[in-house]
Amino acid sequence: MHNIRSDFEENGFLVVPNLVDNLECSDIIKNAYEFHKNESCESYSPIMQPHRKSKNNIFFKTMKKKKILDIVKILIGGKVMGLQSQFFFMPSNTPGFQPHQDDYYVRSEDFNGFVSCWIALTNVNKENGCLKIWPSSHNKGIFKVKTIKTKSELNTDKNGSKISSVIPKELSITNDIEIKKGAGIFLHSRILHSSYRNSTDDFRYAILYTYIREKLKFTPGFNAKRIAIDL
Ligand SMILES: O=C(O)CCC(=O)C(=O)O
Repeated sequence: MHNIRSDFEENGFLVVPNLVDNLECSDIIKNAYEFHKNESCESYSPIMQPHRKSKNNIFFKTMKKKKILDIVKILIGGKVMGLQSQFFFMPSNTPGFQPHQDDYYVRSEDFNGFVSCWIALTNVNKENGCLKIWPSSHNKGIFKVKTIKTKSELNTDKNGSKISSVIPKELSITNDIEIKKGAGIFLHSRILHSSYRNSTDDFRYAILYTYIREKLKFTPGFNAKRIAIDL
């Protein structure tokens, strides 16, 4: 366990199997469809902040799972606050997310004090839209961005897929993170990552949680409306 911080500091990400079990995966997906139905959503845009939609729901319970919080605590040091959750349906033929750094949006007061945890709720691979990571890109500042104008590249998250980081030439190595259902990837706030198009006939479900060290300032965001909460 004690090596995870040095691995994370070096690579900017950490893969951990079995963060949630099969039952929890199914429960999260089932509840996501219930929100989708109750709110008469027209598209399969990500559900923003589902942990706040009702008291102590499965999204919030998972956000504060001890197994996850113990790891986040090691990675960021100090008291862990919950910041954001986002559920992704990723239907068939949805383009992936553009390369980006989460801290581009959040601007944490200390970029080592903010991490994301992306959990696969179905097995993920290059075909159905796993994450792609540029290892060790997290120590190079926040990259310039460009706006994506090609409509076919925009996915169901209108905000997340519109802006793409300009990738520095020296970052030529990438890792495709193919993981099993229930596994998670802890992402340093500034690690450059994207996701592949879902070119299968099935949905690719995933949930993202972000965490920040207590008392750090951050950008709430016009759409995300982030609020740091006790867990
Ligand atoms: O779920 C995905 O396809 C990518 C999500 C992501 O990279 C993010 O929200 O930061």
